[in-house]
Amino acid sequence: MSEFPVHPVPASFSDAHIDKARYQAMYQRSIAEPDAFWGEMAEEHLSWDALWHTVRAFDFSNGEAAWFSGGILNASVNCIDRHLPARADQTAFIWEGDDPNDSAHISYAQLKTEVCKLANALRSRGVKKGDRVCIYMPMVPEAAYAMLACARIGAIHSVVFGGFSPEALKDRILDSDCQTVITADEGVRGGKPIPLKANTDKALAACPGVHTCLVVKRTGGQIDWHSGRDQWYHELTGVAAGDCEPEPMDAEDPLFILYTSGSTGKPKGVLHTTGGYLLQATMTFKYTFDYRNNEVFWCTADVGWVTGHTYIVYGPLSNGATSLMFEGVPTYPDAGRCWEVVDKHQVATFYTAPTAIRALHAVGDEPVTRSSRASLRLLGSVGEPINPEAWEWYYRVVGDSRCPIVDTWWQTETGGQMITPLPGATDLKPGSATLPFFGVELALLNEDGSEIEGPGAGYLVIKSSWPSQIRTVYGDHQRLIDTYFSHYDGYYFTGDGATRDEDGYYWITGRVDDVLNVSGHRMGTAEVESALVLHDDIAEAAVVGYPHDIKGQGIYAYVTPMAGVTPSDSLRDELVQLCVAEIGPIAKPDVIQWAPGLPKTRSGKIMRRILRKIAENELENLGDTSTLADPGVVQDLIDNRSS
Ligand code: 6R9
Repeated sequence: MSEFPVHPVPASFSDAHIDKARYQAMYQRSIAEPDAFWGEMAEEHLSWDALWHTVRAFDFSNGEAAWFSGGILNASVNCIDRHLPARADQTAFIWEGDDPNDSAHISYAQLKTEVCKLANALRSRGVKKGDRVCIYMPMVPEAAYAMLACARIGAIHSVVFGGFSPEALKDRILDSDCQTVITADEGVRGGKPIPLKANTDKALAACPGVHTCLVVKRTGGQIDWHSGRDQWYHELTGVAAGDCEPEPMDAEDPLFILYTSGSTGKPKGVLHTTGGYLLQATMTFKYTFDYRNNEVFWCTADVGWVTGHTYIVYGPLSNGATSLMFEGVPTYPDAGRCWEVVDKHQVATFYTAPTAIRALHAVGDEPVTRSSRASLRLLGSVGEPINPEAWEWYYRVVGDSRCPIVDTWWQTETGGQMITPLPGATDLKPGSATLPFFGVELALLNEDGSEIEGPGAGYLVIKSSWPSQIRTVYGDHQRLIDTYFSHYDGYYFTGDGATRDEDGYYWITGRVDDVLNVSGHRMGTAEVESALVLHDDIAEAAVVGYPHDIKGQGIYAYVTPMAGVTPSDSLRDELVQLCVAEIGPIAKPDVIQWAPGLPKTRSGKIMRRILRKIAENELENLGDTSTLADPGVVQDLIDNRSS
């Protein structure tokens, strides 16, 4: 699979939680006796007010799954209260601001008070169990308090990434009928303000159901105020009590909704429930990162993505760990920022995305090597396939050839890691996510749905339920069935392709559907196309991904102007701005090619396969073009390819 050598488990991990023999034994038991295995795991890793009556029940024909039903627990108690006897003074969060001179430590005792105050403040505004609360925040501790305060009172949080536009925010608020929004006056990233409250105001103009907008004062910047609806966070929490009775939650009561892109239509509200999600978060954090007491763990994701949910907030806190939350960007004030932060806070584990690794690699070694990084013990990667060259640089330069790299494959829908090395148990192959986590039964399928035995390449599917399985698409269970459970009967369809080598290691090759992965951010080609065709001068648009050195995938848009419209640079700029306004800056097309016509079948279907080849500049190998309605279109696109 790769010419790069295998990296065996280093001696420094010989005392890891899980070694090779233990991995084998636990994995086999998790498959052979799942009820016994998971029951024991749930008792060992979580704190319950009442135990369940049924460990697991699932039916892949209708996408239903229930774990630990009847069990009663509260996620905020598991993340905070249960640690207080031993860890009241231990740091729960280290906050590192955008400005290198700004940082703060929040202890578990302080976390409890902050979360309870906010929980009481929310209750004072009428928020109760089952209500949806939208969180549109910068990377400040209040974002985590907000998630945990919702969990404390049984409200369902829906975090919307702070980089999304007002339009995208509005769609998400309306889809899950959120009546409360928590935001900040402004965010700060790379020295620049981000107008979160102004964006929220725009979104809320079309959301009459929102009765409360809580505003964290982050910068003190000028904002508009809608009296009655808008409330200062510090004023409401300032008068609230620092103790709050947690809501008893059934393991299957919802914990959160998180929107993610699919190949068709608008983003889906992925719903996760309390017990199973928290167990997967807790166990994967402990075992994948081989977490040891008092270590500092840093996941660079934003809390607006699932990686931030599971590995900044729920996984670390459920283990009583110290989690670092970073407000800024890896290149501000310069490309050495991450390693400065590692030294400043003595970070032991650093978990980031391949796009960041490639961007930092491109700048050269010096910003890394001028730091010590002696505190680092383990490195991690998530979000997209990591190319072996980037892996080797990360290993050799960042980790000084001492730190294993855990390349973790998972999805918003899986809630927690699914394919991952365990650093004390798994020999590493650069570019491979390696082996399944406990209880994860994988298969590779051929096009016709038959299972591939042994080494081979195919569609990656999952054969049985896991605790943090997506429970539904909020408000549209049929969409869950159509998207994940109807491609191949009896399997969960991941949307990814993979190969399996002779050692049973998995190598994820990327999405096989119309989902782009741009810098680790998921986006449906349909979403970008819908934004482009909103322009009055545009008749049609087709969007594909193409290989991009830093982003992994770039956005390549073929755009057909209306008859009589002459394409121009200003039209191009307007289209880019339209994508930013409809979705956010992450959706800016990298390339816009004017296309007088798009390649279509005689039945009118756009042949994306051909568009992808042209974008990738693989012109010799366009495949079968015999079904094209007008073959001349393709030659025109090739002749006018944007390079
Ligand atoms: C956690 C997260 C999920 C999609 C997934 C796959 C890609 C994630 C990966 C990876 C190769 C890895 N992906 N981790 N591909 N190797 N280690 O990223 O969730 O935003 O829902 O994206 O990301 O294509 O299907 P999400």
